[in-house]
Amino acid sequence: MNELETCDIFCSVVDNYGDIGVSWRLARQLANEHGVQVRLWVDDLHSFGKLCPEVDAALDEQRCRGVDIFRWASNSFAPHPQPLSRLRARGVADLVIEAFACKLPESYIEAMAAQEHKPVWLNLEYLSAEDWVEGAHKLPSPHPRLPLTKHFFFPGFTAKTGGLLLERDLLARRDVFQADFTAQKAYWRSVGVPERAAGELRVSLFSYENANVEALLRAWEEGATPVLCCVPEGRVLPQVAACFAQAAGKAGDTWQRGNLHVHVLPFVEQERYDELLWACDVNFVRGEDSCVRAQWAGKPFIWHIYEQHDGVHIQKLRALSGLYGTGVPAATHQANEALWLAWNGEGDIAEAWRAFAAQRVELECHARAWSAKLAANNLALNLLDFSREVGRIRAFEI
Ligand code: TRH
Repeated sequence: MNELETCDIFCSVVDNYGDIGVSWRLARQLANEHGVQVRLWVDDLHSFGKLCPEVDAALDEQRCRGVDIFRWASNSFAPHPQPLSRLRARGVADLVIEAFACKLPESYIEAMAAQEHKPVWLNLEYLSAEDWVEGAHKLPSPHPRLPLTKHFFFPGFTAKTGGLLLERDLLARRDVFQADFTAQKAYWRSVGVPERAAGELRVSLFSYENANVEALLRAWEEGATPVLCCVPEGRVLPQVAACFAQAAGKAGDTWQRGNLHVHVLPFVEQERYDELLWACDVNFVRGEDSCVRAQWAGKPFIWHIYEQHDGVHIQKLRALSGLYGTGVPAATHQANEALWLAWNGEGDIAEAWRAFAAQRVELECHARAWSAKLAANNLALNLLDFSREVGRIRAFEI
């Protein structure tokens, strides 16, 4: 099989927006940039609707931005009956992607095994900068019972990994936006945030609940540089609101203390979030997808990593920090890593912020070069190349 005309992506939303965020981004790219007919199977259309408001959570089946979207009841490990019958009628896809090791319906696996030309089956894994990823990328995993082999596909930051999701025109659009002050002014107007004041630092804050919020806001309030902080509605907002003695916050709220202004922004559809990252000087991001988008923004960023109970997340944080800091002057790298660690509970946030701010020019320069370097390794292209390779080998085996 050389041609990959159809693709099924299965996504189970564990929590937050990362699983569906990545799956939706990949689905659109395969459909709109590579002409693949994509069906996206999702078990939580409400979370999905936050990233793409056109998605109607009441529908079992719909088409949006070139992708067919199906509701999938993954918690019972069985697909919704109606889409399943349609799926049978339309057959399994040439390329089957299970996002983040979600469990495919048994009936679907049986249907894959029954095909004369077996589909290419990939497990798209979570992103990590750790060394072991290079060794695990593309490894096969034969099915214990059926004549099927699944392959692991790991996103990553080095040439021996699957790379990162990057839309074809993203960096060009970013560059146009960042060079166009009128477009930036229009953007700020559209989200109800005033124009930049001279000497001000503009920061976006997308994060989980974080024990350091108050100390960070205080450092900004008392700092010499005026800071305007944009907080999209979400998990950290109640804590930010509490710092201003507010019970809660909502889009449109603004608070001020000392040298700090806070503006609460709506949680916007996925494409529009990029503009916020492009327009700010420094971005606080979290999880997986927003962290990657901050890297494409070419601006200094601070990563709040998704916490794992055994503490391995700190190892993952250090792994990305190490890669990111390669070739960077030692003081710049140290300041960056210290702030990442402090924001994740390991260090003094106010002190780390000051050291980071002192390195901002170097960090900005590096962030730009880093995004250019990463752009050479495009996940959607790599995934299609690998799938074609697997398909070709299979064709020989028949
Ligand atoms: O939502 P997250 O915390 O998702 C996490 C991680 O992916 C983590 O690895 C995973 O294990 C866990 O979920 C279950 O963070 P992430 O990955 O950054 O996803 C957020 C998505 O929300 C991303 O696609 C960007 C998008 N977004 C918008 O579309 N609009 C917005 O206004 C904002 C702030 C974000």
